Amino acid sequence: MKYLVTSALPYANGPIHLGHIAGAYLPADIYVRFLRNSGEEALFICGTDEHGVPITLNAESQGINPEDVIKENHRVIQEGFDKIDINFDIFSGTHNDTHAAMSQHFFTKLSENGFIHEKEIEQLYCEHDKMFLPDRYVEGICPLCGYDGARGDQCDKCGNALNTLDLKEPKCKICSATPIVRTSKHWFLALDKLQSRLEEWLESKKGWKSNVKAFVKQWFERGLEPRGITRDLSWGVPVPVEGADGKVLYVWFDAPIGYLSFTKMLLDEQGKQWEEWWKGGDDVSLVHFIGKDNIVFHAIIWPAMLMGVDEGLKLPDEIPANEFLNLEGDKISTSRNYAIWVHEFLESFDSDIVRFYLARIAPETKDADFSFDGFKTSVNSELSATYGNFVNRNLAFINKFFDGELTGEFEDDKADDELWTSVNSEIDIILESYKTFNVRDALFHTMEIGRIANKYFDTMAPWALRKENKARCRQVLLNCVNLIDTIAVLMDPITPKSTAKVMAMLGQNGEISFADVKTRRIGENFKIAADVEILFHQIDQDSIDAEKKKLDN
Ligand code: B3M
Ligand code: ZN
Repeated sequence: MKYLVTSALPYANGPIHLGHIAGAYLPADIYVRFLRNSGEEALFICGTDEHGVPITLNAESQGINPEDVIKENHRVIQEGFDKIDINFDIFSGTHNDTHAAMSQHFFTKLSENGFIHEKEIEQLYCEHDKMFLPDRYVEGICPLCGYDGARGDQCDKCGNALNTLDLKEPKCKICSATPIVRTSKHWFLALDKLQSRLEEWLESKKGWKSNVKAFVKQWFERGLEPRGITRDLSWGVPVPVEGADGKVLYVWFDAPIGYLSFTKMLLDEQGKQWEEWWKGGDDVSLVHFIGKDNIVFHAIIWPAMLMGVDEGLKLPDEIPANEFLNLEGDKISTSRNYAIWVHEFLESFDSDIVRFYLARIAPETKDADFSFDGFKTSVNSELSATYGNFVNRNLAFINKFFDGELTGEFEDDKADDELWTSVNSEIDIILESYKTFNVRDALFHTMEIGRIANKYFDTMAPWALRKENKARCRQVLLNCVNLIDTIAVLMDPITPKSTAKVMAMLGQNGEISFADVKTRRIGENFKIAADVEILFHQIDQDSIDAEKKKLDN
């Protein structure tokens, strides 16, 4: 089995925050590292989502081109991913010829196969700016709650989705003039024609998360309707139909096609065939990591598009959708700048401890809360105390009393068998948890091995044993070395930098592999191979206070 893993494409309209990382990027990165450590072949695909109205509005407000907006944001987003060690095989973007050609191909094929039809619809038009106004270009009074400042597609006050034509006293966002109603031709994707096939397909996805299944079921119950897939706009992929000047594909139509066009870009460059992955049938597992707000697009519309083009393209095999991350008990808000920006936060804290905390509170089954105090406590009294400290106290002990190496006589005891039996049963749970997208459980049980290890060290009391029975003491310390090795291997998907450090200290140069994690053993004549350094530094209150302050401003 090969794995084609994607993360939702971040909008190239601003930097990304820790909520994004927790929802769609870190879980995917951890999964890919898990797969590779398990000997599986995987591709990890992502890039920025570079079309859509917010980007043109942003460009206009700054007096620059959309190209400049996406270029700068692509750079900042990439910087954030680099800093937190999220390593895609390709991190491309949707504003280029390869992607446009692929998107237009989808449109044309869907059209030929009878799944796209055109229709004249009424729309707001600004006579001053001489353009149709896509929903976010209009502001007015919400017809439902009376809020003055509702957007064409949604009211931020009452949260309801709106139809632009229902807004009271609509105003053009560019010039504030009152727009008029005009008809405009648009294209629609006939989701209704694909509903029964979609339902049948989803029915077969027995193991999917309940949040995805429940969401999709609601949509089916209401009945799928044709959905507009074009906009009056010049920024985007042109609609490949004669007479469609000034119209582009809706951003949510072209964005998921990015998964495919980026795979093509990556493999073209390597002289390989993208079809081997996307048309690989049951030999390939297609896994889309997303946040819960993207479920409808990935579980209904995108599969409908893939079915409709009818070219043997893979449908998603797994859609691990995560819930939201809140911040200090409140909703993250980019517009209010109530967020922790990745490229900034990672200036102050090491990637591994941030990855650890986000994995520990991962919003897998319900919304989670990032709190600075929680961050500090989890890192200091769990990660550092249970794992970091165990590494340190053992290796320091071996350095101090055994000159950094374990050679000579060794003495077994049946207590050691009991130790490894309990460790091995944790390992089974950990590997199964990684495989089924339960990172929190994988982490919890790895820390459980840490607790078992610390208890073993304390019970065996090597400080006393080294005087009474050196051979037994050596064996106990060697067991502890192997416990360190086991924990570090299992933690590799979550805290890869620390694993590399531990491997250097233990003199283990081989690849990390989960295949033999239960049996790999460092043997007698073990020697510490690098300086013993602190794995995780304690987070102090000052740096936490500084972060809290930033958030308040
Ligand atoms: N650009 C990101 C979002 O909705 C959106 C995802 C596209 S995935 C194809 O937050
Ligand atoms: Zn106007």
